[in-house]
Amino acid sequence: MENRQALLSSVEMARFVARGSLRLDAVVPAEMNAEGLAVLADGVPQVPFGTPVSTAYAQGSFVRRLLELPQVAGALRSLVGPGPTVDHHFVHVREPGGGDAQPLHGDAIIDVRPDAFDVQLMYYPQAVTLEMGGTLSVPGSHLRRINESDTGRYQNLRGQDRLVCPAGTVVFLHHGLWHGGRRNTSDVVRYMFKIRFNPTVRQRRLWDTSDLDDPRVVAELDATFPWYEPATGRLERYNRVLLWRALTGDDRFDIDYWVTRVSNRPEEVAV
Ligand SMILES: O=C(O)CCC(=O)C(=O)O
Ligand SMILES: [Fe+2]
Repeated sequence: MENRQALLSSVEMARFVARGSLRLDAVVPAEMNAEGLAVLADGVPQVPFGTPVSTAYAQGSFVRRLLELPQVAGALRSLVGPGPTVDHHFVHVREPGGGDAQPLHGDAIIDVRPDAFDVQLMYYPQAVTLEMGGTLSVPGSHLRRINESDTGRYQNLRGQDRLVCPAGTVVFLHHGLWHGGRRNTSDVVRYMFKIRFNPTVRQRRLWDTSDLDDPRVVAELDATFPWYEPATGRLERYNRVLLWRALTGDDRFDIDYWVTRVSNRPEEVAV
């Protein structure tokens, strides 16, 4: 599954740490999408939690070939490393002709790990129009602690993203990202296949780190999103710094000294 050419750069990785998602438009070729649509319509049998990818999806099967596409394999390897296991997968169907939107939610709000994460792959075999109930997500929401009350009461956050994409698009989400399936007001069924992956290795420097010192890395990590209030938006930068430290192994990395100040507990005793 490895393809070093398609590993993410540090700038792309930093963008993922800030946004909580990575979108690869039309990376799956048309003939595979036609096949994928039929595979999803038939349903994909469940696999037990913790099944290695190689066991979950037989060599040559549709899902295995999807995961072997160079850009998909490279992104997955950069984010969770070699040998991830399948947490669960599911075919998400949005029926045509109305229905309800899903409330905005995170898939596992008890999971507040600051230094590791799962990724969720979402594959769209069809072109998704605005009417078709593409997934709504809120950029930069994945590191906000929401484990004491869910986000379903939040509506129309500024800067939210209503997915509209060409056929064969794959999106990777950090497990914490706030999202939800939108109402499908078109007359076609919308399919999406989601796989959650658990890493089995430490998530450190798994991407192409040759551009680690590029100033755009810090610029990406310092990004702000329209729904942040000025003061609480610092929480996101703070949590991104913690994650970037874990991902790079650089315990002194910081932006504007946010983590440095908060972790300052001098041991020196005044004389
Ligand atoms: O169908 C969608 O677009 C999102 C589905 C989803 O995230 C969920 O059911 O948890
Ligand atoms: Fe979800």
